[in-house]
Amino acid sequence: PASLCGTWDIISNVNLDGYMIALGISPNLRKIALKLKQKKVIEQKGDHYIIKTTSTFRNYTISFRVGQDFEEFTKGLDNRHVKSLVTWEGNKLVCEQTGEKKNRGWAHWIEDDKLHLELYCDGEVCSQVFKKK
Ligand code: RET
Repeated sequence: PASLCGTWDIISNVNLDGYMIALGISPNLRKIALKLKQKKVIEQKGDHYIIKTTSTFRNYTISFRVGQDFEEFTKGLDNRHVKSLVTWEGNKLVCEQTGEKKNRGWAHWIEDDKLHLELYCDGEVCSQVFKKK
C-alpha cells in the first residue's frame, strides 16, 4: 500500500464530537478539541510506526510494531488504559483498542494522495481527511 509517512494537515473532520461523547470526554475538552486544526506526523521504519497527533493545545503520540500488541494509555484524551493491536487489512492500517469501551479502534489509509482516518468507539465513527504538507 501507499506510504502513510509524512506530515499531514486536517482538511475535514466529521463527527469528532460523537466520538468524544462516546469516550466520555468532558464538555470543556470537547469544545477545545473541536476548534483545533490537527496534524498527523507519521514515521515508519519497517514494521515500526510512530504516529503523532499534534495541535496548538495538546499532542498525542503512539509508537508500535504492526502485529505486536501493546499497552496504550490515552493520556490527555480519555485517559484510559487499552490493549492495542495494529494490523494491515488490505490497504488499511487498522487498530483494535481493547478495554472498557466496546468496538474501539481506528483505521488509516491513503486514497487519492490524502490520508484518511476513521476513529471508532461504541458505534460512533469520526471520519477525518488530511492533505500532505
Ligand atoms: C486532541 C486535543 C485534545 C483533545 C482530543 C484530541 C484528539 C485526539 C485524537 C487522537 C487520535 C489519535 C490516533 C492515533 C493513531 O495512530 C486533538 C489531542 C480529544 C482523536 C488515532
